[in-house]
Amino acid sequence: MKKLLYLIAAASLILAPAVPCLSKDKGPNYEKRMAWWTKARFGMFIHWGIYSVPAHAEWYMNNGHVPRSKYELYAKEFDPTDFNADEWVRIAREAGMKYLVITSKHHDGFCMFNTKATKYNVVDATPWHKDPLKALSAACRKYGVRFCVYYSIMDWHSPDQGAYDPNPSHPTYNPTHFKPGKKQDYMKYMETQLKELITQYHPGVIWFDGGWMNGWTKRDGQEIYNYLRKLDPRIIVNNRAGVGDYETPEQEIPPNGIPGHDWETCMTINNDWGYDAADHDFKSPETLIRNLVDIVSKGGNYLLNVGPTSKGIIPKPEVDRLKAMGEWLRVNGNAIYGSGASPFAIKLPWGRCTSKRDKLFFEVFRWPTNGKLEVKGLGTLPTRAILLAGKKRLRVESNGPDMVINVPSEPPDRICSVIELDFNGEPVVYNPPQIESEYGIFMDSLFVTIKSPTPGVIVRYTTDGNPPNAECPEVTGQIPLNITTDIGAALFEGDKRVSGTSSRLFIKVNPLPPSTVSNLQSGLLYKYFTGVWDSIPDFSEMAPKLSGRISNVSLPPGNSKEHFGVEYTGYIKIPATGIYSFYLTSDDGSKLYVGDSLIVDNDYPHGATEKEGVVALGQGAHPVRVEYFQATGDDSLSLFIKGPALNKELIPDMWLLSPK
Ligand code: FHN
Repeated sequence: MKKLLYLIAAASLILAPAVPCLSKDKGPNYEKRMAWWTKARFGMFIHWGIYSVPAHAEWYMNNGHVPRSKYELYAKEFDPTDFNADEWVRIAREAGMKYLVITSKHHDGFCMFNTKATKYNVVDATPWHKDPLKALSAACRKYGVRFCVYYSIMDWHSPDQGAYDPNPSHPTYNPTHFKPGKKQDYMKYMETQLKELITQYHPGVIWFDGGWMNGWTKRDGQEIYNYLRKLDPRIIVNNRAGVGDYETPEQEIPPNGIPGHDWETCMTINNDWGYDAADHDFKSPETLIRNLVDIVSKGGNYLLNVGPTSKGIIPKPEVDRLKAMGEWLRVNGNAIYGSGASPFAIKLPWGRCTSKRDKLFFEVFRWPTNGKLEVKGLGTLPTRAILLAGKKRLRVESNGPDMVINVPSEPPDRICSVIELDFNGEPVVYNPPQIESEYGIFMDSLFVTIKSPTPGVIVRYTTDGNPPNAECPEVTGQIPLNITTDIGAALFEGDKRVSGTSSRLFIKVNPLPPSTVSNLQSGLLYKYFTGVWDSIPDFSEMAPKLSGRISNVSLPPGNSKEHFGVEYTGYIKIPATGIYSFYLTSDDGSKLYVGDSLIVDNDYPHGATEKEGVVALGQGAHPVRVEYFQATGDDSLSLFIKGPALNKELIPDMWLLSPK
């Protein structure tokens, strides 16, 4: 249940007004201010608080529905006599971590630092009476690790914030809200504590969290951001107060990074942030090292978490993994620290690439069995190629559009072996052209645009999807299609193909014929079911609890919050023949059928997520069916449409009909 609630928590984070992609503070000092952080690439996250006493991780006060008065007693048991700040920082440094972010105050509101703003803090409220942030900030200065702090806006203990469900014997706190007239009091409390954190410990980063609580706005985030800028012009602030310097995806690696933004992925080593005595599901060193490489190859930082015990010990399985990462970084760190994203737009089949101005680093996960590492699209022969492990020089030869690096039969490192390529200046990388068209289907004819990411080179193409050769036609403008065609395109320098091949299939279709049905009235028919599912069931075999007519694809009135399903049937009246995009958004799962075709499959439990489907439809009424199920947590359902002379909008009620 804890996990589920945690997921809800995370889901509520997903569902909370998502923190928008930042409009990067492009102030003149931005690059300078971020320089140490973007160079660092790898940091330690530490979730440590009185929640380590019950040892059910940091959400225990909420997930265990622990009344404040009972939870406060854990402070009296918090006496981490084995805590050694120097040892923690040495573990971070030997792991190759260049900065450390520790929870100064998590959602539970307990302050792990010396603060005058409340007695609910580690110095005043525990038998230990010590300030761990003072010791850690000093140790960080001593060992050359940048000290940073996490601070939760949501505060389950604050007298200014009310619980989601204040049931005194079984409270649920998340998400809190500001009590009437108390927001400014809390903002003052926050500013007092942020000033203490900055003046007492001089952190490099303020890592906000918990901004999804009700009543917190982007304007509040901007106010706090401006306040911090005044306190310390060099301070870096993450995006979770609503305004900040970098993005913070969590427990995932964005497939293409976050272009145009600095970003940092934070992850646990097991499944929990705070210490959970029952969580032994630790990631392998291979996963952790490859995560670091993957993240840096996409231009991000890796903030990897440890959850110390109530006695002040970082669990050994976490220390062991960090040691393994440090050993790898001592050999290969030059490929990580100060490196940036791969210049290759295509996924490298054998691993990743990181880059510095006149260097490329190939991080090889899958070592070639034939001793030849092929690289497509590298347009400059390196002046030198070496294995970072052992510094062995490697021979590189050009093979048509590809480069081939001759490598030893065995990799120096089974997890990830790194090859450094040096160039005179920045190397040329030829990425395959982009084949652009709004849809992959068309009815009569279609004009396709092919764009080269590299200026001044020729693009040639085929219509059977194969790699083009020098005899193939050159792209001189849009390409007209009137039959199903599989376009293949690549870049050429003279007669030589210098890039990989992009391919895209365009299918000529006939619009689905409308139904001959008549005698329809507005609205869809719906059937409401109850049950516990983890995906959309077969409603045709069930007896509905309720049924009726509804004006649009939305949750029927009176639905329970959890464990229910709805089936909507009727017709969609298409005003003009054409190609239509349908956008189905739901929490949890949903599917859209037009006629007998499944157009959108957005099934399984998830937060509010949109999926798109495309179909050609003839003018007239088409049978439509939407299936939906809700497991637990938040729920939502909506259907948008885009078509000829129609921008994306909520499907108009008047388009939805059903038999009288
Ligand atoms: O709710 C917190 C969670 O406890 C943890 O602190 C993570 C770390 O980024 N942040 C929130 C969940 O997204």
